Amino acid sequence: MLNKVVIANRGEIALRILRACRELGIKTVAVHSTADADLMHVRLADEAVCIGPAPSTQSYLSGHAIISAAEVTNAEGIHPGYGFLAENADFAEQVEKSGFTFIGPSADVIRIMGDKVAAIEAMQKAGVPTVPGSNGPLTEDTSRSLKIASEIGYPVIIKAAAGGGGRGMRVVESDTDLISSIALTQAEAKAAFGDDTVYLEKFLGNPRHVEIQVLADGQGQAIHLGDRDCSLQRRHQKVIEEAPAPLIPDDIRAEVAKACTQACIEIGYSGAGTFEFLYEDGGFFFIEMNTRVQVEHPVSEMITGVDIVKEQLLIASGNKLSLTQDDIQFTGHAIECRINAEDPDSFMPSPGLIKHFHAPGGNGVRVDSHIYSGYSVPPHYDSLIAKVITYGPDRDTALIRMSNALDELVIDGIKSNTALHQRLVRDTEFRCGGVNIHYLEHKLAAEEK
Ligand code: MV4
Repeated sequence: MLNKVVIANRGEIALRILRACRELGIKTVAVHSTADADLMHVRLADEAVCIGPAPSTQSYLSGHAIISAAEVTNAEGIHPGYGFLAENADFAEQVEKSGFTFIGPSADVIRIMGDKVAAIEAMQKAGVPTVPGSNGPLTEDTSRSLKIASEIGYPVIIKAAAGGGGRGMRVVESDTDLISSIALTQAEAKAAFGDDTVYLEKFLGNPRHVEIQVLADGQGQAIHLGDRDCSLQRRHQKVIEEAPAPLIPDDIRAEVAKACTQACIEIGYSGAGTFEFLYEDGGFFFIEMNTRVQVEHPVSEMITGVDIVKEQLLIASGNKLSLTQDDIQFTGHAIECRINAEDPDSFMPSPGLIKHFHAPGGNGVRVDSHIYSGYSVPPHYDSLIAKVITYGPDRDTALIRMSNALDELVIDGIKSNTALHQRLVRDTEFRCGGVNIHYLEHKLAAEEK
């Protein structure tokens, strides 16, 4: 087992990683910026190292500073959490070259999944269903691009190979705009990512975002922890997630999950990962793979009883998966509301002093949060301050528990999106389940009127 781990992140996920380390008897090193000395996990960690000033480019994104912290504390592993350096293949490679264990898949696998064209190709080879598309980058040959698009049928979407998570995409409705749109997307991709490679897919108009959580040991064993529905989002920021995804036929669900575990074995995946799909008209279409632990991992933990972060640490320590697929029982339903420090009307970040915080509780209620009364939310980072997760034997119970939990939640001193969550969990259509990726933005636009 790893003896000591650097937690290369902040906020709730840093605390989540610390708790998993504690359960496994792993010593912890918190690394933090000057703005983050008051973080809860810094107080709880065995050691703490200040790695730089507030801007994340000079602290949480500084691979050198983090690896130096591992060196001076004699740590063995580095857990990147999510965001920051979590999916940076060069960082993972530097960590390993410096003699430490990167808690995640190999740098090679991260690099493949970071290149969306390569990721789709790998998935097709492994038998994972993908969106009909160009099967590779578009070329200079404009007549070839026109031919591909007309064969697939409009509308199509042009995506940057180096993009992902909603960055570098453009929908095209007809032949008229295709060539100019390709050029525009290429130029934007070049500017944003330093790589102008683009590819093309059939544009799905009203899909849901459904993803599959996997765990693989890199030693021939892989399992899945079922699916999550993350369709409620605004500007590519997820707002509410749930597991399992509602209203999907069990045979379709099982088939795609099985394909994901097989793909893990084929690509030599190790650690926790997520296969992202668009789900439309009963079909799953792979779009991207995330090679990190995700914000919404708790809903999968609640319905399976598996501690995903502990499994990450066990796998990175060289253990084979102790769980087989048959050990995983899917029970009940879980929902997560992301509580952000933001203005409820403008969605602008709303940092500042939390005068009073009271967390909800009771049967089936989990709160993953680093905040406390007297804590000041710094302005420099993501505005996620808490995740309220509720669990119940069925979706309706999880929803009622969420509504009660949100009523109990007190965050005084700063603005938050708690009221938005309360409206959503009481929304008639959301309560029916199965809303698509456009639902929240349409609802917000309708409320504006
Ligand atoms: C798509 C799509 C429709 N058709 N691809 C946005 C984020 C990135 N991960 C992929 N995205 C999309 N890809 C095809 N072929 C629609 C989206 C999309 C979306 C996807 C998931 C969740 C929210 C979304 C919001 C807008 C667009």
